[in-house]
Amino acid sequence: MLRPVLMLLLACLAASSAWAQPAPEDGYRLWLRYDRIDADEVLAEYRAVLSGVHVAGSSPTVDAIRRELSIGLGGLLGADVPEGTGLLVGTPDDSPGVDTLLTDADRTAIGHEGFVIRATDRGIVIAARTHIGLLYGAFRFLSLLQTRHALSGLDVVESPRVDLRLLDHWDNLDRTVERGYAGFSLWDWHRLPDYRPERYRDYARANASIGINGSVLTNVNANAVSLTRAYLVKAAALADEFRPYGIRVYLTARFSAPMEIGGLGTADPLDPDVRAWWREKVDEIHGLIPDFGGFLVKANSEGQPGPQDYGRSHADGANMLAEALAPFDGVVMWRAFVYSHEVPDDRAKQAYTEFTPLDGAFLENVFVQVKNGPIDFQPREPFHPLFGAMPGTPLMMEFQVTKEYLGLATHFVYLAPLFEEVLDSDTGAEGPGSTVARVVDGSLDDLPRSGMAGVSNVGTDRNWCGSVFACANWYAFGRIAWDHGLSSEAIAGEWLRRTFTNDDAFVDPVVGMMMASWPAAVDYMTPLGLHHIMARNHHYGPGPWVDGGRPDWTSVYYHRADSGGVGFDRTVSGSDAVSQYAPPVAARFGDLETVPEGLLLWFHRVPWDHTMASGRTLWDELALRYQRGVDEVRQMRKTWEGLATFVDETRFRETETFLRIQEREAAWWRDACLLYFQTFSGRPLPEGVEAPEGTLEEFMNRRDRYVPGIRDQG
Ligand code: GCW
Repeated sequence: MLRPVLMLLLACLAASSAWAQPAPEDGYRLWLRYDRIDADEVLAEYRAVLSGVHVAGSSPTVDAIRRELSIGLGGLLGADVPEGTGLLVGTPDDSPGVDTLLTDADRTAIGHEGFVIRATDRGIVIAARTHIGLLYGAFRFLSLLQTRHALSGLDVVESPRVDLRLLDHWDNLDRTVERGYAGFSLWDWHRLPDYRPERYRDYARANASIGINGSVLTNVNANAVSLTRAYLVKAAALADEFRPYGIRVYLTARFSAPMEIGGLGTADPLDPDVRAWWREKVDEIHGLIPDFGGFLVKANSEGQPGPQDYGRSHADGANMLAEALAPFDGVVMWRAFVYSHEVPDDRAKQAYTEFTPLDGAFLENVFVQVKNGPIDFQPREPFHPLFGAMPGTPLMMEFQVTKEYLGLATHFVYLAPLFEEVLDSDTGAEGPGSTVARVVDGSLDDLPRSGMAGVSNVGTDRNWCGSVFACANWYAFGRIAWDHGLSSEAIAGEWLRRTFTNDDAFVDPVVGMMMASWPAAVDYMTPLGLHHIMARNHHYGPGPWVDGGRPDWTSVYYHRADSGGVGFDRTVSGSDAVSQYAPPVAARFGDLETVPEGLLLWFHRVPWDHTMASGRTLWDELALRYQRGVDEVRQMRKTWEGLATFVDETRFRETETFLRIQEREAAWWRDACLLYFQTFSGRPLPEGVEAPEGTLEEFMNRRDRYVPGIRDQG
């Protein structure tokens, strides 16, 4: 008797929106979710204005726009939008209506890739000078609808602030991904070129939707085989898939390729046969990929071959390739990530020492690609001193979107605040306001080329990035490469609305979680400027005790802890790395009184009883920062747990579980690091810091296997 009543009650509860959880989602759609708008008034406004759509012109890109608008508008408005007036999309060449609408100022402002989205008395117009500009405009317009933007008075004029906005894939030909935590490589070399799953197009769509216009397909630790014809044909198939979406394909060039696959006895960049080999290779690539973007090169770094093997400079090497690429509008991105354990100098200084003398020596189509900081994508680094120090050379920013040092795919760490901090840093190179962003976008020195690269975090995992929230980093990278003026907070909100829901009761607290997440990770991993204290090789988990072997791959090299204190003295009395920065910055970083606390131990070696801004000793402050990081993760977990009704089961549970893992691992970092540093400080943990769950010996003996991202699991 009771049962039917109970079941009826449960059915009613499930049907009422307060109780029903959204339908399961596996994350595949990323932020390109076009579910019917659930706000009636907004829907009514959109339907009234967007009663018809006309996309002018014809090209594969125009086809892509039609397709996207059809899925997007059809989905969001809940019904197909017929051909007609309401939304007009076109270039001045294809559409007289657009030609009259676009002012001279618009045309200048939007350049080659930009667009205008404008409300007129006849509806909405998306206008651009090129089809690619239209595609970006169409994606932007759909995002405005997804985030419930009002249409009346709409007037958006945008163009990207940097030219090359690339994803660098560290994908190997065997489909493992170096430092990749989302499954295997998307590039199915075995079944290419014939078989081209839908996923290639979806990859291109996702990238184009955030303005990414290039993809370096292969790992910088390069395999020369990728330049053989068999592989080039496969790369060409990918290029064909990506082209309608404005994405050019690039490859990594192994410097010794002329020997390994070309049968030459040398790879000396000044050798005429070597030069001819590269010219022919580039010709061959262009025959297959007419819009081939160029080469990314890691040379004379971490065991990779390079021009220095022949006593030549990085410029000699880069220019040889640049010469071959120049006739085809191709570029060379030559990485500045070079250092050697045979050089006795502080590793943080070596790239600057190596590259600044070469400023002006590179051909016009060469970028020097510089990681955001001088060591290696650590949780937090000061900006790289090369920014601002090579005014005659376009410097391409390299960010790491994959979280090699930030908890792989499981830790919830939103990277846009890191990108923002670096880009907003003032190099002081040409007076105040010489920000890293202005170096990178070329405006500081009026350079004609500019670019930003992100080391990709995508793979074959159904949700692309290994976790739903890791996709926010892909998204944010694209948005910031498009416009470095966007705030990380605004991007977080935009991504959440598109990926989950427009409900402020969800968006506001989760923006809070995202914004707190990077500082939290810095706190529980490397507070106060500590760096490079992770486990050896796979870089998963803490390893402040790592010692032995190449010193610059150990932890003790970087933290230098002993009973006298901790930190790397990079002031004038130490390695003098500070002097690589412009004088005002060098003065600020070099002085214990003015160095930002977050970079204290990066630049200074400090006694354990040093008094911090809080009035506490360094030791107490360090311990409390570790604790603060753990506490913040706990808070994030709590916040998330209160949001179950807004998120479908699959994505909710994944995030919930990953936060649990993160909390455990944050405590692992805290305990392992504090127990280790305590052997030097000899001080008790201050009040408020939890007792460690294990002994130092136990932590040191822990062996983690099956960590993705490296081949040899030992
Ligand atoms: O971050 C380090 C990684 C290496 C990587 C190298 C680089 C591709 O640990 O896996 O190699 O940097 O950027 O070249």
